[in-house]
Amino acid sequence: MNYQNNLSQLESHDPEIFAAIIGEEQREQKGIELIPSENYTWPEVFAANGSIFTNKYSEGYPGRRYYGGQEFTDRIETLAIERAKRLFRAEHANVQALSGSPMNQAVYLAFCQPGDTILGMDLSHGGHLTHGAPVSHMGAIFNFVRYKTIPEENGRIDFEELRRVTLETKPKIILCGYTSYPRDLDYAEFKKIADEVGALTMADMSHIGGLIAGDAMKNPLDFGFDIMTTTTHKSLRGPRAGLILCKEKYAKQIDKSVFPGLQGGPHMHTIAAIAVALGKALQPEFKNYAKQILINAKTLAQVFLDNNIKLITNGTDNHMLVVNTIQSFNLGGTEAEKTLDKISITVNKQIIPDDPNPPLRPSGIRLGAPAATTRGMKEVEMQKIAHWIIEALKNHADDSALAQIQSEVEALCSQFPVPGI
Ligand code: DSN
Repeated sequence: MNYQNNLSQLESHDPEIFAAIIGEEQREQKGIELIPSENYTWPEVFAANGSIFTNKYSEGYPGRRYYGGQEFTDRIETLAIERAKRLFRAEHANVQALSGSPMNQAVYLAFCQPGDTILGMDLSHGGHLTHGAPVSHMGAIFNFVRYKTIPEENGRIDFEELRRVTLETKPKIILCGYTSYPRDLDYAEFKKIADEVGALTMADMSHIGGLIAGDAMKNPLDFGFDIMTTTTHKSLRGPRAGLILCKEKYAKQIDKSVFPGLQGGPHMHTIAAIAVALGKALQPEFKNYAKQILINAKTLAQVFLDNNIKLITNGTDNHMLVVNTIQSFNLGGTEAEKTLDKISITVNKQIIPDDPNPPLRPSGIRLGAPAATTRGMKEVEMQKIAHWIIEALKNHADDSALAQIQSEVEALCSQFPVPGI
């Protein structure tokens, strides 16, 4: 096994793909990644993810497979399951979901019939596409009903309305979790309301799986939630995949729903890489990392607030921030994203609660601290970054000002190598 050798072979065999890989390496190294769902994984995860397990079919679960030759696949999947259970204090773990969407789909399909009601967070208030967006197939199959936040009260979930809708629609599942919401959640309140109608509680913790693993944020399973899902490639720093954690009494339903219900052969190379990432997250230093992500996000937020920038929910409890760029800079989210690209800072345009503008031309941007924290950046760097962002967005039409900021950004990045490059 010689990965350096493999890369050299790739260079001579397929120079176009090789050049794109090198280009992406350089892009990741020279700029600051602030998309809150992105991160830099560990070199050991790359090694497992690019390993010989790519070759293997393993339909089924450890000890119960449909193909021979499973001695080592069983070993890695069992390790991944055991580590996931330990890390998240879960009774059962399924590690086969190929990514975040099939992970959530497998849960809905395990418990709901077409037309059944699922309660999820309104998309513009922070919910995810898989939480029932009309454009998703899940949105067509199930009856998704939405609850909202109260922007005037720092984005608090409107539990009075959620309870009213729950009693009215009797959902099969009450789903909490988000893709663009900078606050923590009151899991006990969700559970209490769900119990009134016998609904299952599901938490999609894809964004904050790593923060929960590092004990920097609350774990919904500690509040009696039935099911928790998380992607493994965001704050958890693993390969691109999904975990489903649940109470033992739902284990069979979940496993059957993932395979054979929704997927075929699991990606064993990814499962090997998940096991490595979970092993890393179990180390004591991961707790410091998770804590630093929150400190870094709060530091960014504080500089923005000190400069009268409008943040959705007026701050952050987690790793991310959503900025209303129209209100703060008279600049749409798309233009803000493009401006920041020019200074080698990557963010994403983002709809804000009840955004009057469409998703491709929304009113804000979303940013987060995990990737920069992985590189070792701390409060001092976060303050610089926040000031650069403000300066760039204020001077978005001034190319020479942007070029000057870009050179400062890239100089900073050269001091913080990207792991694995
Ligand atoms: N694309 C992810 C995010 O950025 O939040 C979720 O799927």
